[in-house]
Amino acid sequence: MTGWGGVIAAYGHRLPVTSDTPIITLGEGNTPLIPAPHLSALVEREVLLKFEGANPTGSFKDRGMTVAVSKAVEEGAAAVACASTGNTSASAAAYAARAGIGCVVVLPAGKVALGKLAQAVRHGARIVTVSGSFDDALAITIALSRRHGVALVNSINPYRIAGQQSVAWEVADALGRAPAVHALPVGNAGNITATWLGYRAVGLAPAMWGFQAAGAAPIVEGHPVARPETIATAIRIGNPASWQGAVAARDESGGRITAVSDEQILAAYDLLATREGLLVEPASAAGVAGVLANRSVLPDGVVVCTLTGHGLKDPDTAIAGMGIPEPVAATPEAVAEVLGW
Ligand code: AN7
Repeated sequence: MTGWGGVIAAYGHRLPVTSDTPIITLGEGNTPLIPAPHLSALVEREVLLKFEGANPTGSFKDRGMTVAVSKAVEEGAAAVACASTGNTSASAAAYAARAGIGCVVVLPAGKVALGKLAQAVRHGARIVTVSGSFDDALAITIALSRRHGVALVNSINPYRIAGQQSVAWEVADALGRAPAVHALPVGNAGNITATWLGYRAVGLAPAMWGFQAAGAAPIVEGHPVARPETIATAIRIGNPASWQGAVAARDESGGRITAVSDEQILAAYDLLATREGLLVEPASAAGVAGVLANRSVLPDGVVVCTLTGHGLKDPDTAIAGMGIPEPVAATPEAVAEVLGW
Protein backbone atom coordinates (compact mmCIF):
# COMPACT_ATOMS: atom_id res chain seq x y z
CA MET A 1 0.00 0.00 0.00
CA THR A 2 1.33 3.46 -0.79
CA GLY A 3 1.05 6.21 1.77
CA TRP A 4 -1.07 5.46 4.83
CA GLY A 5 -0.95 1.72 5.49
CA GLY A 6 -3.72 1.31 8.04
CA VAL A 7 -3.99 1.10 11.81
CA ILE A 8 -1.56 -1.78 12.35
CA ALA A 9 1.14 -0.25 10.15
CA ALA A 10 0.81 3.04 12.01
CA TYR A 11 0.39 1.83 15.57
CA GLY A 12 1.54 -1.81 15.59
CA HIS A 13 4.03 -1.01 18.36
CA ARG A 14 1.06 -0.39 20.69
CA LEU A 15 -1.00 -3.36 19.48
CA PRO A 16 -0.95 -7.11 20.27
CA VAL A 17 0.65 -8.06 16.94
CA THR A 18 4.04 -9.58 16.10
CA SER A 19 6.06 -10.05 12.92
CA ASP A 20 4.20 -13.37 12.55
CA THR A 21 0.79 -11.68 12.40
CA PRO A 22 -0.57 -11.56 8.83
CA ILE A 23 -1.83 -8.00 8.46
CA ILE A 24 -5.35 -7.86 7.04
CA THR A 25 -5.96 -4.19 6.29
CA LEU A 26 -8.11 -2.04 4.05
CA GLY A 27 -6.17 1.13 4.90
CA GLU A 28 -8.46 2.06 7.81
CA GLY A 29 -7.81 5.01 10.13
CA ASN A 30 -6.23 8.40 9.40
CA THR A 31 -9.72 9.90 9.23
CA PRO A 32 -10.16 13.68 9.00
CA LEU A 33 -10.52 15.81 12.13
CA ILE A 34 -12.81 18.48 10.72
CA PRO A 35 -13.39 21.92 12.27
CA ALA A 36 -17.09 22.65 12.90
CA PRO A 37 -17.53 26.42 12.77
CA HIS A 38 -21.29 26.45 13.28
CA LEU A 39 -21.22 24.09 16.26
CA SER A 40 -18.22 25.93 17.68
CA ALA A 41 -20.17 29.19 17.64
CA LEU A 42 -23.18 27.52 19.26
CA VAL A 43 -21.26 26.07 22.21
CA GLU A 44 -18.54 28.77 22.38
CA ARG A 45 -15.74 26.20 22.21
CA GLU A 46 -13.55 24.93 19.38
CA VAL A 47 -15.36 21.79 18.18
CA LEU A 48 -13.57 19.25 15.98
CA LEU A 49 -15.35 16.32 14.34
CA LYS A 50 -13.52 13.00 13.88
CA PHE A 51 -15.24 11.75 10.74
CA GLU A 52 -15.13 7.97 11.04
CA GLY A 53 -17.40 7.58 8.03
CA ALA A 54 -14.19 8.00 6.02
CA ASN A 55 -13.06 4.50 7.01
CA PRO A 56 -13.18 1.87 4.23
CA THR A 57 -16.51 0.37 5.29
CA GLY A 58 -17.87 3.70 6.50
CA SER A 59 -17.59 3.35 10.27
CA PHE A 60 -15.11 3.28 13.15
CA LYS A 61 -15.50 -0.49 13.40
CA ASP A 62 -12.70 -0.98 10.85
CA ARG A 63 -10.08 0.16 13.41
CA GLY A 64 -10.73 -2.83 15.62
CA MET A 65 -11.67 -5.23 12.85
CA THR A 66 -8.25 -5.04 11.19
CA VAL A 67 -6.68 -6.28 14.44
CA ALA A 68 -9.39 -8.86 15.23
CA VAL A 69 -9.37 -10.42 11.76
CA SER A 70 -5.57 -10.35 11.51
CA LYS A 71 -5.35 -12.23 14.81
CA ALA A 72 -8.12 -14.63 13.78
CA VAL A 73 -6.13 -15.51 10.66
CA GLU A 74 -2.92 -15.82 12.69
CA GLU A 75 -4.71 -18.22 15.04
CA GLY A 76 -6.01 -20.31 12.14
CA ALA A 77 -9.70 -19.42 12.26
CA ALA A 78 -11.74 -20.59 9.28
CA ALA A 79 -14.42 -17.99 9.88
CA VAL A 80 -15.40 -15.00 11.97
CA ALA A 81 -18.81 -14.43 13.53
CA CYS A 82 -20.58 -11.47 15.08
CA ALA A 83 -23.92 -10.15 16.19
CA SER A 84 -24.54 -6.62 15.01
CA THR A 85 -26.78 -3.62 14.73
CA GLY A 86 -25.15 -3.34 11.29
CA ASN A 87 -21.75 -1.69 11.22
CA THR A 88 -19.83 -4.48 12.92
CA SER A 89 -21.30 -6.93 10.42
CA ALA A 90 -20.39 -4.72 7.45
CA SER A 91 -16.84 -4.41 8.70
CA ALA A 92 -16.45 -8.09 9.63
CA ALA A 93 -17.80 -9.13 6.23
CA ALA A 94 -15.35 -6.87 4.39
CA TYR A 95 -12.25 -7.89 6.37
CA ALA A 96 -13.21 -11.59 6.17
CA ALA A 97 -13.60 -11.25 2.40
CA ARG A 98 -10.18 -9.63 2.26
CA ALA A 99 -8.70 -12.44 4.37
CA GLY A 100 -10.39 -15.19 2.38
CA ILE A 101 -12.20 -16.65 5.40
CA GLY A 102 -15.88 -17.12 6.15
CA CYS A 103 -18.13 -14.67 7.95
CA VAL A 104 -21.39 -15.29 9.80
CA VAL A 105 -23.48 -12.35 11.01
CA VAL A 106 -26.53 -12.51 13.27
CA LEU A 107 -28.78 -9.46 13.03
CA PRO A 108 -31.96 -8.19 14.72
CA ALA A 109 -34.61 -8.58 12.02
CA GLY A 110 -35.90 -5.33 10.52
CA LYS A 111 -33.59 -3.12 12.57
CA VAL A 112 -30.45 -2.86 10.46
CA ALA A 113 -30.02 0.12 8.14
CA LEU A 114 -30.12 -0.66 4.42
CA GLY A 115 -26.55 0.30 3.53
CA LYS A 116 -25.12 -1.96 6.21
CA LEU A 117 -27.19 -4.91 4.99
CA ALA A 118 -26.05 -4.18 1.45
CA GLN A 119 -22.43 -4.37 2.57
CA ALA A 120 -22.78 -7.65 4.49
CA VAL A 121 -24.67 -9.28 1.61
CA ARG A 122 -22.33 -8.10 -1.11
CA HIS A 123 -19.17 -9.06 0.78
CA GLY A 124 -20.52 -12.59 0.91
CA ALA A 125 -21.30 -13.02 4.60
CA ARG A 126 -23.77 -15.66 5.73
CA ILE A 127 -26.58 -13.66 7.29
CA VAL A 128 -29.08 -14.85 9.88
CA THR A 129 -31.78 -12.47 11.11
CA VAL A 130 -33.51 -13.20 14.41
CA SER A 131 -36.88 -12.06 15.74
CA GLY A 132 -35.29 -10.32 18.70
CA SER A 133 -32.94 -7.54 19.74
CA PHE A 134 -29.22 -7.05 19.23
CA ASP A 135 -28.77 -8.29 22.79
CA ASP A 136 -30.51 -11.57 21.88
CA ALA A 137 -28.37 -11.85 18.75
CA LEU A 138 -25.16 -11.32 20.76
CA ALA A 139 -26.04 -13.98 23.34
CA ILE A 140 -26.80 -16.45 20.54
CA THR A 141 -23.59 -15.64 18.69
CA ILE A 142 -21.45 -16.01 21.80
CA ALA A 143 -23.00 -19.41 22.49
CA LEU A 144 -22.60 -20.66 18.91
CA SER A 145 -19.09 -19.33 18.32
CA ARG A 146 -17.67 -21.56 21.06
CA ARG A 147 -16.88 -24.04 18.37
CA HIS A 148 -13.66 -24.86 16.67
CA GLY A 149 -12.36 -22.51 14.03
CA VAL A 150 -14.78 -19.62 14.54
CA ALA A 151 -13.47 -16.34 15.96
CA LEU A 152 -16.01 -14.07 17.64
CA VAL A 153 -15.34 -10.50 16.47
CA ASN A 154 -17.77 -8.54 18.62
CA SER A 155 -16.10 -6.01 20.89
CA ILE A 156 -15.85 -8.52 23.74
CA ASN A 157 -12.93 -9.68 21.58
CA PRO A 158 -10.03 -7.73 23.16
CA TYR A 159 -8.36 -7.26 19.77
CA ARG A 160 -11.31 -5.11 18.71
CA ILE A 161 -10.85 -2.82 21.71
CA ALA A 162 -7.10 -2.73 21.10
CA GLY A 163 -7.46 -1.45 17.54
CA GLN A 164 -10.22 1.00 18.36
CA GLN A 165 -7.85 2.83 20.70
CA SER A 166 -6.20 4.23 17.57
CA VAL A 167 -8.81 6.98 17.23
CA ALA A 168 -7.46 8.53 20.44
CA TRP A 169 -3.88 8.24 19.18
CA GLU A 170 -4.79 10.04 15.98
CA VAL A 171 -6.50 12.86 17.88
CA ALA A 172 -3.53 13.12 20.23
CA ASP A 173 -1.11 13.19 17.28
CA ALA A 174 -3.20 15.86 15.52
CA LEU A 175 -3.63 18.15 18.55
CA GLY A 176 -0.35 17.44 20.30
CA ARG A 177 -2.33 17.16 23.54
CA ALA A 178 -5.66 15.91 24.85
CA PRO A 179 -8.91 17.67 24.02
CA ALA A 180 -10.81 18.94 27.05
CA VAL A 181 -13.77 16.73 26.15
CA HIS A 182 -14.13 13.74 23.84
CA ALA A 183 -17.81 13.05 23.11
CA LEU A 184 -19.29 10.03 21.38
CA PRO A 185 -22.38 7.82 21.15
CA VAL A 186 -22.62 4.75 23.40
CA GLY A 187 -24.26 1.51 22.32
CA ASN A 188 -22.45 -1.68 23.24
CA ALA A 189 -19.91 0.64 24.91
CA GLY A 190 -16.79 -0.76 23.24
CA ASN A 191 -15.88 2.55 21.64
CA ILE A 192 -15.97 4.71 24.75
CA THR A 193 -14.00 2.00 26.54
CA ALA A 194 -11.38 1.82 23.79
CA THR A 195 -11.10 5.56 23.23
CA TRP A 196 -10.46 6.12 26.93
CA LEU A 197 -7.88 3.30 27.08
CA GLY A 198 -6.19 4.82 24.04
CA TYR A 199 -5.82 8.21 25.68
CA ARG A 200 -4.69 6.64 28.93
CA ALA A 201 -2.04 4.59 27.10
CA VAL A 202 -0.37 7.80 25.95
CA GLY A 203 -0.78 9.59 29.27
CA LEU A 204 -3.70 11.81 28.28
CA ALA A 205 -7.03 12.33 30.01
CA PRO A 206 -9.86 14.20 28.29
CA ALA A 207 -13.24 14.10 29.99
CA MET A 208 -15.11 11.27 28.25
CA TRP A 209 -18.69 12.24 27.45
CA GLY A 210 -20.86 9.35 26.28
CA PHE A 211 -24.46 9.60 25.10
CA GLN A 212 -27.10 6.90 24.89
CA ALA A 213 -30.43 7.18 23.11
CA ALA A 214 -33.17 7.81 25.68
CA GLY A 215 -35.07 4.64 24.68
CA ALA A 216 -31.90 2.56 24.95
CA ALA A 217 -30.05 4.00 27.94
CA PRO A 218 -29.17 1.13 30.29
CA ILE A 219 -26.00 2.73 31.66
CA VAL A 220 -27.84 5.97 32.43
CA GLU A 221 -30.71 4.11 34.09
CA GLY A 222 -28.42 1.68 35.90
CA HIS A 223 -30.12 -1.49 34.65
CA PRO A 224 -30.50 -3.42 31.39
CA VAL A 225 -33.33 -2.31 29.09
CA ALA A 226 -35.37 -5.30 27.87
CA ARG A 227 -36.87 -3.68 24.78
CA PRO A 228 -34.60 -0.84 23.62
CA GLU A 229 -36.07 1.51 21.01
CA THR A 230 -34.54 4.43 19.11
CA ILE A 231 -34.35 5.79 15.60
CA ALA A 232 -30.60 5.43 15.99
CA THR A 233 -30.66 1.69 15.27
CA ALA A 234 -26.87 1.38 15.60
CA ILE A 235 -27.15 2.06 19.34
CA ARG A 236 -30.43 0.21 19.92
CA ILE A 237 -28.78 -1.90 22.64
CA GLY A 238 -30.21 -2.75 26.06
CA ASN A 239 -27.36 -4.58 27.80
CA PRO A 240 -23.94 -3.31 26.68
CA ALA A 241 -21.09 -5.83 26.69
CA SER A 242 -18.54 -3.20 27.79
CA TRP A 243 -20.75 -1.66 30.49
CA GLN A 244 -17.96 -1.70 33.10
CA GLY A 245 -15.47 -0.20 30.67
CA ALA A 246 -17.83 2.67 29.95
CA VAL A 247 -18.38 3.37 33.63
CA ALA A 248 -14.62 3.30 34.21
CA ALA A 249 -14.05 5.70 31.30
CA ARG A 250 -16.65 8.08 32.70
CA ASP A 251 -15.45 7.95 36.30
CA GLU A 252 -11.68 7.88 35.74
CA SER A 253 -11.88 10.78 33.28
CA GLY A 254 -14.32 12.93 35.26
CA GLY A 255 -16.76 12.59 32.39
CA ARG A 256 -20.46 11.90 32.02
CA ILE A 257 -22.83 9.43 30.35
CA THR A 258 -26.33 10.78 29.85
CA ALA A 259 -29.28 10.25 27.52
CA VAL A 260 -30.40 12.23 24.48
CA SER A 261 -33.87 11.93 22.96
CA ASP A 262 -34.50 10.84 19.39
CA GLU A 263 -35.63 14.43 18.72
CA GLN A 264 -32.29 15.77 19.96
CA ILE A 265 -30.44 13.15 17.90
CA LEU A 266 -32.36 14.08 14.74
CA ALA A 267 -31.84 17.80 15.37
CA ALA A 268 -28.07 17.25 15.62
CA TYR A 269 -28.19 14.97 12.54
CA ASP A 270 -29.94 17.75 10.64
CA LEU A 271 -27.57 20.44 11.89
CA LEU A 272 -24.51 18.41 10.85
CA ALA A 273 -25.98 17.89 7.39
CA THR A 274 -27.29 21.39 6.73
CA ARG A 275 -24.74 23.57 8.56
CA GLU A 276 -21.48 21.58 8.66
CA GLY A 277 -21.88 19.70 5.37
CA LEU A 278 -21.44 16.30 7.00
CA LEU A 279 -23.93 13.47 6.54
CA VAL A 280 -23.63 10.97 9.35
CA GLU A 281 -25.91 8.18 10.45
CA PRO A 282 -28.36 9.02 13.25
CA ALA A 283 -26.42 7.23 16.01
CA SER A 284 -23.34 9.23 15.09
CA ALA A 285 -25.17 12.46 15.83
CA ALA A 286 -25.80 11.42 19.44
CA GLY A 287 -22.42 12.73 20.60
CA VAL A 288 -23.08 16.13 19.04
CA ALA A 289 -26.61 16.13 20.47
CA GLY A 290 -25.12 15.47 23.88
CA VAL A 291 -22.60 18.29 23.61
CA LEU A 292 -25.38 20.69 22.60
CA ALA A 293 -27.63 19.52 25.45
CA ASN A 294 -24.81 19.84 28.00
CA ARG A 295 -23.15 22.97 26.68
CA SER A 296 -23.67 24.82 29.98
CA VAL A 297 -21.23 22.45 31.72
CA LEU A 298 -18.55 22.24 29.02
CA PRO A 299 -15.10 22.88 30.45
CA ASP A 300 -12.81 25.32 28.62
CA GLY A 301 -10.80 23.89 25.75
CA VAL A 302 -11.20 21.85 22.58
CA VAL A 303 -14.17 19.50 22.16
CA VAL A 304 -13.74 16.46 19.90
CA CYS A 305 -16.81 14.50 18.79
CA THR A 306 -16.46 11.12 17.12
CA LEU A 307 -18.86 10.90 14.17
CA THR A 308 -18.94 7.12 14.20
CA GLY A 309 -20.56 6.20 10.87
CA HIS A 310 -21.39 7.58 7.43
CA GLY A 311 -24.83 8.93 6.63
CA LEU A 312 -25.04 6.83 3.48
CA LYS A 313 -25.37 3.79 5.72
CA ASP A 314 -28.98 4.76 6.42
CA PRO A 315 -30.54 6.27 3.29
CA ASP A 316 -34.08 5.61 4.57
CA THR A 317 -33.65 7.95 7.52
CA ALA A 318 -31.82 10.49 5.34
CA ILE A 319 -34.70 10.75 2.90
CA ALA A 320 -37.61 10.31 5.32
CA GLY A 321 -40.06 13.17 5.05
CA MET A 322 -37.87 15.06 2.57
CA GLY A 323 -39.91 14.41 -0.59
CA ILE A 324 -38.26 13.78 -3.94
CA PRO A 325 -39.88 16.04 -6.58
CA GLU A 326 -41.86 14.62 -9.49
CA PRO A 327 -40.09 14.89 -12.86
CA VAL A 328 -40.84 17.77 -15.23
CA ALA A 329 -40.08 18.15 -18.94
CA ALA A 330 -36.37 18.08 -19.80
CA THR A 331 -36.23 21.72 -20.86
CA PRO A 332 -34.64 24.82 -19.30
CA GLU A 333 -38.09 26.45 -19.20
CA ALA A 334 -39.70 23.65 -17.21
CA VAL A 335 -36.82 23.50 -14.72
CA ALA A 336 -36.80 27.30 -14.39
CA GLU A 337 -40.53 27.24 -13.69
CA VAL A 338 -40.06 24.73 -10.84
CA LEU A 339 -37.31 26.91 -9.39
CA GLY A 340 -39.32 30.09 -9.81
CA TRP A 341 -36.42 31.66 -11.77
C1 AN7 B 1 -22.49 4.26 13.96
O1 AN7 B 1 -22.40 -2.63 14.66
O2 AN7 B 1 -22.90 -2.24 18.04
O3 AN7 B 1 -20.73 1.76 22.00
O4 AN7 B 1 -23.12 -4.09 16.09
O5 AN7 B 1 -22.57 1.51 14.57
O6 AN7 B 1 -18.86 0.74 20.69
O7 AN7 B 1 -21.17 -0.17 20.53
C2 AN7 B 1 -22.54 -0.53 16.45
C3 AN7 B 1 -22.37 0.50 17.31
C4 AN7 B 1 -22.02 4.16 17.58
C5 AN7 B 1 -21.89 2.46 19.32
N1 AN7 B 1 -22.16 4.59 16.33
O8 AN7 B 1 -20.58 2.02 19.58
C6 AN7 B 1 -22.75 -2.94 15.80
C7 AN7 B 1 -22.74 -1.92 16.86
C8 AN7 B 1 -22.35 3.71 15.32
C9 AN7 B 1 -22.39 2.34 15.59
C10 AN7 B 1 -22.06 2.83 17.90
C11 AN7 B 1 -22.27 1.89 16.91
P1 AN7 B 1 -20.31 1.03 20.76
